[in-house]
Amino acid sequence: MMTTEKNFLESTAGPSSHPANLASRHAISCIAPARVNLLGEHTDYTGGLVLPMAIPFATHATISPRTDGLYHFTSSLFPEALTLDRSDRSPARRNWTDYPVGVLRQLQQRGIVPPGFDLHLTGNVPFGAGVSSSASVEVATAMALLALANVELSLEDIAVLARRAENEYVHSPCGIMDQFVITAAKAGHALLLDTRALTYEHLPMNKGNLAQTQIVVCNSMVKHSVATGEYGIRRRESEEGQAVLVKKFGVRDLGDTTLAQLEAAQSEMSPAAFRRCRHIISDNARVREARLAMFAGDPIAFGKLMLAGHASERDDFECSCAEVDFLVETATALPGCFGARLTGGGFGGCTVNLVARTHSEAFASALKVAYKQRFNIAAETYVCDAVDGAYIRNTHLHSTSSMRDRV
Ligand code: GAF
Repeated sequence: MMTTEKNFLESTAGPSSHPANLASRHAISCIAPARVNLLGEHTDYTGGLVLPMAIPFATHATISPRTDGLYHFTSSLFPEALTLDRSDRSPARRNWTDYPVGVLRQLQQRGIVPPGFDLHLTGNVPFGAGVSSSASVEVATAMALLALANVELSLEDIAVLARRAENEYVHSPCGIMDQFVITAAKAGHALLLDTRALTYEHLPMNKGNLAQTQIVVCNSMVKHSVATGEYGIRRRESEEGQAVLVKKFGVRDLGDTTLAQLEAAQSEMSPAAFRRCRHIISDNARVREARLAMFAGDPIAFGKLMLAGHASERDDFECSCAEVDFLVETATALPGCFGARLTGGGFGGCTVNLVARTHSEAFASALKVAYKQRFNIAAETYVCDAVDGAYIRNTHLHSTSSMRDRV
């Protein structure tokens, strides 16, 4: 279980119920975690591999039916409330309601029309920290609306529609990683996802000496947003290089491409596109190696891959910053640390550290002290184990099958 200075919502792990089995007369509560990514960064919009896990922060979406047919959105975290009628197709408002309304729009596009509802969102996922608060809201909302509408969708479909809500309504150019892991994660496991095929494998985090380690997340408190320009610029540069490689070698995307092919095409793309692609292709390879390190239960090998991944993000993808680089360098010198790197979209946000269980609390304290001395910023640290993906809490409402059974 995770410890943090923040107030924690109660459990984030628990039994799940299939939406189609829930009676719509009652309030339904859906809970979606946050995530960190262990390896494979910025690989999820060019057909690559990612290795995230769900962490025990949570968004709670509580939905209850209304008799007037209106859609009403509130949150304890934001002052704005919103009421829409069923025919409303208004564009994004550039506030928190865009995330749940974007999900509603996706359902409407599929011909799914929920009855009128009150949807209330709350939770403790830090905003702008790179642990995917937006995907957590989208997935919790999707599960709540589907449950109310008595419609069953696969985990894959829920993840895809939540991602489309963000791409098409919020206009944030994210990949599929966050929505997928938040939907499909399994406690005690990282999730290896092929972002082209949307096939996945739950990799146990308790083999061999890995069982003696924990993940420590450190929030630099430098705000990160996928919706701001740098993410989109990196994405365009990566796609520019990918287009050259697709034309030259007939590969499907960067997920298929080798470093040798990239080097052979270097003169045909901009230096920036070359470096972005080098990061992505090498990170795909690191995810494959990390899978083997996990099965071998080898934290030393895994930690080295994390450090190499960070160097690649810092130097080739150029999505780190001075504060995050300091956290990674400091971490690697602390007792018990096997590896550290920037996690998530970058340009601030969190680092993820693989640390001996016996050292994790002392490690977290020492990292915060060093960071405060250097930048006069109070970092937050979260010592955590991997938790389950999103689920529905109202088990008293006649559940006959578990969503987990489908995985
Ligand atoms: C953000 C995006 F939302 C993800 O899709 C992914 O691209 C990540 O940045 C970088 O790996 O979290």
